[in-house]
Amino acid sequence: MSISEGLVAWPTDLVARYQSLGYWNGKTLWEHLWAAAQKFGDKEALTDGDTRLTFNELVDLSDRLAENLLEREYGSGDCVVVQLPNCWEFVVLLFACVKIGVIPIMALPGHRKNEISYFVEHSGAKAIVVADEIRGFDHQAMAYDVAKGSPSVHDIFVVGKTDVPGSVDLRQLISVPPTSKETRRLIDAVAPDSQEVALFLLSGGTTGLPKLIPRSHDDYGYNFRQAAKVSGCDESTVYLVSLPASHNFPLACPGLLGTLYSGGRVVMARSPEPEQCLSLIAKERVTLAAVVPAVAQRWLDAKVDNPNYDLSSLELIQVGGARMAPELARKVRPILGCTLQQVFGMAEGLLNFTDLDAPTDVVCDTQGKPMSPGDEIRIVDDDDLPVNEGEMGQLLTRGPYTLQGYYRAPEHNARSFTADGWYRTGDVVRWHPSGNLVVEGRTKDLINRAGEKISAEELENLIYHLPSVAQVAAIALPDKRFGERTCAVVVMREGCRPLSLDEICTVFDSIGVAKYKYPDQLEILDALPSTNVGKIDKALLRRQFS
Ligand code: OOB
Repeated sequence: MSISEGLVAWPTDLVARYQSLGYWNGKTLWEHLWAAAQKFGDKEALTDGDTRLTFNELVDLSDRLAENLLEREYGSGDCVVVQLPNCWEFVVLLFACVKIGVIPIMALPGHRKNEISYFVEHSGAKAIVVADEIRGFDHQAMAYDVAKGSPSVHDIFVVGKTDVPGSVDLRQLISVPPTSKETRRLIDAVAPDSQEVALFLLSGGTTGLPKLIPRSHDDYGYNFRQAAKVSGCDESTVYLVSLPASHNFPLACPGLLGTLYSGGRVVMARSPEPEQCLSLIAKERVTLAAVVPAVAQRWLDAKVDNPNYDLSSLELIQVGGARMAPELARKVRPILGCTLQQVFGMAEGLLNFTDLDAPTDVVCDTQGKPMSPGDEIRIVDDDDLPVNEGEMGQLLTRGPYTLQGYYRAPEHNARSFTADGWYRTGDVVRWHPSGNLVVEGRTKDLINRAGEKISAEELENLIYHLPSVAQVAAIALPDKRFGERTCAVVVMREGCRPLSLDEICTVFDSIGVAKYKYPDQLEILDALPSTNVGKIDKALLRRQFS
């Protein structure tokens, strides 16, 4: 099946509008890198430990890899699942793929067999790209495990030790010239169109496993160009990637793509751990970093504990992914000595930022305003009717970089979009008098654990794998460290002894579930409370166990 059959096309009037207003500029992601290299050639673009690449080197390496992929018969519309830690090879691979129309699926390092198999099946991916290991977990072995059951997978590309026969060393494909001169001639002929899908991001998921979000060259290009503008990104920017690089926030809000586009430098950190990141900020003179609130809290604590960290280069910290407590927001400038920018965004599109020069109250008490004049916002009640000015309601949106539909998910799309094509974000918001949005809650049933989204339904389905479970409800509880923690409320089958958290973890281990989805807390009840209409009363459960 060709990719386009699983996509929801953009309405032609919107395409014309976005093109004429210059939001969509007809460039592919590769052309953006190329243009930056023309301008900034020998300036350093990417730093990963001792590896330092200039713009020209980044282009050359990506070009080489693209040629080698082409020679291995990868081309337009082929999907590859990419699961790498934050490293220079990730960036080279991304550009190589988008140059020849190969579509990367942006898996997170935390995903395990359960999730990766699903991405492969759903997309018919031709390859899985993994690191040999990340934090003691053998990703190469997992990739083989996934490939065993998936006939579409031809190759497993590995960054690191390729000790399994058949694995292809990605670094070698980056460093060795292709064998045929023909490839060079062919490569320009296979360049994708800017309206084609450049990559698939993953949704936080409200039902079942994460959905695939198609992002085109045109819409994603606008995403990082406009985000770069509202965050003041330019050639003097030094951007620290500390969240997983495949997540929309560090990838393109403005993230690594917006920084490279602007001629700035990208510094890769393997994890958001404060010791590593605060040292890197000092060493590389980082000016801009993006984190989730739970990480911001840990960086603040670390700086208070160790005032010797030199953070004088840091100009701006972007915080998003989950609601930031206003009290935490108010500590940012006094402790880190930099500006705070709240970012309320989603992999599906819409991005909101507080202005760089907004008054303290606005920066600390709101989640920002839509970054583009092309973003359309409706705040509605349960009947999709607009609420009164300043009242809270469900956020619907449409715009030049917000999806038209998830990939191959017609039923889900019917629920997630209005009949006239507006995306139901599942967030409950209100307008602040300053013209910014305040996130008040959500209607979607998920747990936002330190910015990592867990679908309650998916978690419940996983827990039903345990035969002694009669009924389960997964709920979010307030948590000091994570913002929200995951609680499973379980009713045991008659005659079965109460379950333990360890037993759930053992079963999750055997299925291969991402660790961040493991419940933090388990409660056993004789029966689950229900609402008047007979649904499980999760609000009551939340009150009971908070
Ligand atoms: C970002 O993207 P996702 O796709 O992981 O999650 C999106 C959801 C939003 O719908 C909202 O429920 C929540 O995460 N969220 C926030 C928030 N930012 C995201 N809730 C409250 N306050 C915020 N500042 O999380 C994401 C993507 C791009 C940039 C930033 C975050």
